Amino acid sequence: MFDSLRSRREAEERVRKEGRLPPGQALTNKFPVLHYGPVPDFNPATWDFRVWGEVEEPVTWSWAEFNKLPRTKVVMDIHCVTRWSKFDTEWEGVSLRTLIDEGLITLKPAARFVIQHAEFGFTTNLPLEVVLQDNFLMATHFNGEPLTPDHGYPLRGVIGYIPGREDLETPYFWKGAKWLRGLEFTSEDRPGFWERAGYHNHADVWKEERTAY
Ligand SMILES: Nc1nc2c(c(=O)[nH]1)N[C@H]1C(S)=C(S)[C@@H](COP(=O)(O)O)O[C@H]1N2
Ligand SMILES: [Mo]
Repeated sequence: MFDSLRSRREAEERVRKEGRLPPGQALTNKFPVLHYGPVPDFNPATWDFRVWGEVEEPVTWSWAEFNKLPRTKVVMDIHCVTRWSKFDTEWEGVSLRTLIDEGLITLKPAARFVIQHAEFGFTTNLPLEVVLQDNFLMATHFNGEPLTPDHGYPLRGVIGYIPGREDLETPYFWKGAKWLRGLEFTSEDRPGFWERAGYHNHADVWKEERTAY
């Protein structure tokens, strides 16, 4: 126990020196679970993924179809607004940027924001340019394994910090919806569940944009 405490401190010191520990955050080796409401069941026969709003053609993909989309891996540091940070987490799934580059989704010029829609009506909002960055992924796998139900199985949005990529905006981890069921492209911003509850709309981890007041 004291060994693990010491190794946690040492690991935290290392990421601090590397400039990877945002202000007010602490390193954890655990993976805390945080969400409002229950964990949904997953039925692959009825699950679908929808893309709508400011797109040329709305799409609906079944679970089988979603699994045939091109896949991407990203390693990043994730930063929860409740002050834990987890480093070098590996995610695998589908990149929105790739779907657009490959013509699987075509945006209308009016598209400026993306609302992630999850089970039970949960939403979170981000500017389009942030969701198109390399640090946003619709993930099915964490550290080589399918997501666990608590962490969003079968699909969740994830956003974090890619070491060295100061060019990318890094919002807090709540801007990734667990149990993701669709993306809505909008011309106007529309604050999501936690954003309406008082969390910061922009949520930059380096600027400590935790709450709106
Ligand atoms: N569907 C859904 N996704 C959600 C939330 C939620 O309440 N519902 N909470 C967010 C918050 S506040 C955080 S900190 C992260 C936590 O993800 P984790 O449980 O995998 O650590 O999920 C985010 N995604
Ligand atoms: Mo959170």
